[in-house]
Amino acid sequence: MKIGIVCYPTFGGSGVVATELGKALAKEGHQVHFITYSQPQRLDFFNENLYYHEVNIPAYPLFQYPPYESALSSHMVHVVKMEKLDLLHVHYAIPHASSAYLAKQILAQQGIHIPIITTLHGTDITLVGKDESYEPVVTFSINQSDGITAVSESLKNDTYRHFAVTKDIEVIPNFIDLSRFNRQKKDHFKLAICPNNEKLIVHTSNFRKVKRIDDVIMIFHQLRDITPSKLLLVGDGPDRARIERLCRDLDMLSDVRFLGKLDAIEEVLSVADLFLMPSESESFGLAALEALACEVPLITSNAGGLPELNIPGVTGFLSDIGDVDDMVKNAAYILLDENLPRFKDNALARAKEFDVARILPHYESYYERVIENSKATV
Ligand code: GMT
Repeated sequence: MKIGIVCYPTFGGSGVVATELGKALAKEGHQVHFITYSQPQRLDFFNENLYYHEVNIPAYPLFQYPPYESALSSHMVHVVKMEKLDLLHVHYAIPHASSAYLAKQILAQQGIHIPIITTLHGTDITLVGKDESYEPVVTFSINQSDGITAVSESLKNDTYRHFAVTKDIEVIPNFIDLSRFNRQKKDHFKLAICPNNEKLIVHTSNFRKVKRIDDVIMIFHQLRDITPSKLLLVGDGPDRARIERLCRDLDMLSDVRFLGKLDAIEEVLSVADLFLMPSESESFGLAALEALACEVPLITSNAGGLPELNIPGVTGFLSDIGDVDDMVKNAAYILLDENLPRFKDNALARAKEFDVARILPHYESYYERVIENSKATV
């Protein structure tokens, strides 16, 4: 198959899933063409089946907001024609689904039929997409897609709840490459951070409000009095400066480290004992799956799709959003020496259920189904 993938090329989860999917498809022999405005972060190696087409957005003094959507649609038209693609798979509805719809209409006028699959990832539905500034376009373009996938049952239900979507939505969860995400031996690193055998707590995110990083700090603030521990915060975003101030005000900086954006996140997870994800909203929680793969149990909120990943008492615990006290109690329980090894084993077993080798065939068979069905409608 020749597949065009459109995504955000940055560190966000939707871009990571799209890029890892493209890489896995290429390894299976499909030809994959990325269409993005810059090189996707994780598209950093050579494979003869992988192509990258950069969307050029010419500046013009009249444009206060350069019309990215138009440039993207035009580029999709060029790539579909040039490379004779079988399918366009767009990740994150805004604005990729509407740009794809426009490209499809332009190509149809030239006698070229291209089916479109839109994958819904999270805030394109739960936060940004349902805002009235975007909702009519999001609803229309989802309904015009030939196939729609969502990364959890919860996100599928949210889509039907917030939008007048009339089509079937296929749930295909996030996946993990266990050959990259696994527990590596990094004892020297652990010793440097936890010289007195403290437990190591990790949170990774893009430091947005929806991640409730204040809760991460307040959990750790109580936890370190019960279990000697250190906290590593990985990632960057709008809330980072405020959170650093909060740690300073609480006099916690000796136990908290901010690592910024990191590529080799698996190295940090390899020395972690517990992962915190107290999000306000989380359609799946890819970062939590990465932690599980590195044998790290989870303390999460029960938002969105997190109950579909984190099994209470097995891989960790779920608490109501904002229930810091409950999260502290559960974290302390997991970190007891008699409990931790069991939770770590369970974490890996759970991650294996989301191995890319299991999830990829789901995408491939869905692609085939959508291509077949869309031929029937031409
Ligand atoms: O919705 C977002 O916040 C953006 C999106 C991204 O691009 O970072 O993240 C979402 O997509 C991931 C991949 O499917 C999911 O694992 C995340 O749970 C989801 N984030 C939220 O729902 C907040």
